[in-house]
Amino acid sequence: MRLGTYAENTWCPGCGNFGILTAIKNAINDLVLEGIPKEKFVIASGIGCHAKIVDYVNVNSFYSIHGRVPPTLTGMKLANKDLITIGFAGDGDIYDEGISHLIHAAKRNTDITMIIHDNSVFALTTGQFTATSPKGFKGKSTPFGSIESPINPMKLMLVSGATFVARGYAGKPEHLKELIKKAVKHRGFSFVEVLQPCVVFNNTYEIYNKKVYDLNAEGHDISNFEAAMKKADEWKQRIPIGTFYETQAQVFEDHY
Ligand SMILES: Cc1ncc(C[n+]2csc(CCOP(=O)(O)OP(=O)(O)O)c2C)c(N)n1
Ligand code: SF4
Ligand SMILES: [Mg+2]
Repeated sequence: MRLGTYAENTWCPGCGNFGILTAIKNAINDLVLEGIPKEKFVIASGIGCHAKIVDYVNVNSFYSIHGRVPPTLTGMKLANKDLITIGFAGDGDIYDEGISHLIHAAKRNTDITMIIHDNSVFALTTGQFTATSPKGFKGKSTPFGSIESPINPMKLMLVSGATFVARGYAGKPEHLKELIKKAVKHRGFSFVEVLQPCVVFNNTYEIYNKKVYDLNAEGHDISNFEAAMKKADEWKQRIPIGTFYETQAQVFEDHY
């Protein structure tokens, strides 16, 4: 199936967004082969380098506004429960500008999937620090290094009530594809944080290639909330990717 488009791709060569694009195309392709009609998929994005992804995948799509992908998807889902709604957001987009929308979507448990391209920088606007930039991050707005500590998106989503919480790495598109498929199949709010190197403003390939490991290959219990919170704290020595937590809860639109 042809999921590419004729839009010119303007991402920088080597950008982590390419890995996410490969993963989403292959995930949709697999799901269509499993029997889901292609017409049921709708994707939406925020604003930033990541957001261009909607131009590059040949399914129904909507380019939304900064930080507002969760309410956009929620509206689609309430209008037509049969749609499969997948949103793409940047770290600046959703952990800064639209963070309240993300928290409330998790709390509400609408059946939508959010995929976050986390390059820990406002990239399209050329390098300001975001909520996930590490302490000491040097950029346009923090020339002497950020003095703030980053937020922990995994813990934030776990305590906000997200019923599917996972992390992937743009450098492992095959693994990410499987995570996206699981997220889409999960009934309820699915959150997939993606570690995404930005080769221009925050090149993290070396660190992630060295530290990333699959927590699901080490017997992590995805039904254990406390274990997921503990895994979410791992970062300095090793960085876990995979499904952290999955549970079932009342889905918003079933009762709306
Ligand atoms: C309401 C609003 N505020 C600010 C901007 C300016 N703006 C456009 S892209 C961008 C950076 C986006 O960063 P991020 O979400 O991390 O995406 P990335 O470019 O890193 O993929 C900003 C601040 C905007 N377009 N709209
Ligand atoms: S600036 Fe960074 S995030 Fe944006 S396209 Fe280039 S490498 Fe990718
Ligand atoms: Mg960013």
